[in-house]
Amino acid sequence: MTQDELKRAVGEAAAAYIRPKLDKDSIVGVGTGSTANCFIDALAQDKFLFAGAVASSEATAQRLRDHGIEVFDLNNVGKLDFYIDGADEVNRNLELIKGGGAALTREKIVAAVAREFICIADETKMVERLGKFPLPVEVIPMARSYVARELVKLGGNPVYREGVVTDNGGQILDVYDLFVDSAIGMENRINHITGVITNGLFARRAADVLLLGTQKGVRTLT
Ligand code: ABF
Repeated sequence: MTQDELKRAVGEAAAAYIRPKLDKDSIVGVGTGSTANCFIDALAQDKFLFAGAVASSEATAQRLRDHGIEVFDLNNVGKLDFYIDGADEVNRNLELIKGGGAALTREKIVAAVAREFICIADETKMVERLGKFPLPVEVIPMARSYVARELVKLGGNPVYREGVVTDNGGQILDVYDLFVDSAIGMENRINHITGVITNGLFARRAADVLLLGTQKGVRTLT
């Protein structure tokens, strides 16, 4: 199977995973990226089984609406049953690096609210230790250089992702060569740098379930 076929397989597996748990009041949190898009397309078949969705980006909101799925503002939603999203890297503890698509802040907010966070990924995303994928850090624009200097002190090599402005008006630094021995420790350390909006380590709120697309089929890891 190609990587695209693996993505489609996990998107369909995620729709099948939540289908029996959906009811007419369910709200589904939906992530961003090509794997999440496969999930959205599969979810559309079940659109009459649940109330609607919360989106982690403008792009995802548009795709959901195009399928006729109602998109709610997170502030108007009391509880979120599920959050389904892709990742750039995942380890065996279901800790993640996310944010390659620059939607990390909204993704982290939706993940925080959701009762169950289901990560969908093809097997190329599974790693022993996080950090080969450059860690995205969203910053307040005026703090960018200061935050970059602080990230160098942590051993990283930050590179400004030029031309990218996030849905929140932030800018992105991609941090290469970070040694992430403790994902929670590094997530906390970076969050404490003034001017950081969010970093792409999802360890304090890791995924609850990983649906991993492999050549032997979709594996469920918890
Ligand atoms: C989002 O999409 C991001 O957090 C992550 O950066 C990316 C994964 O993209 P894809 O599914 O296209 O590989 O979930």
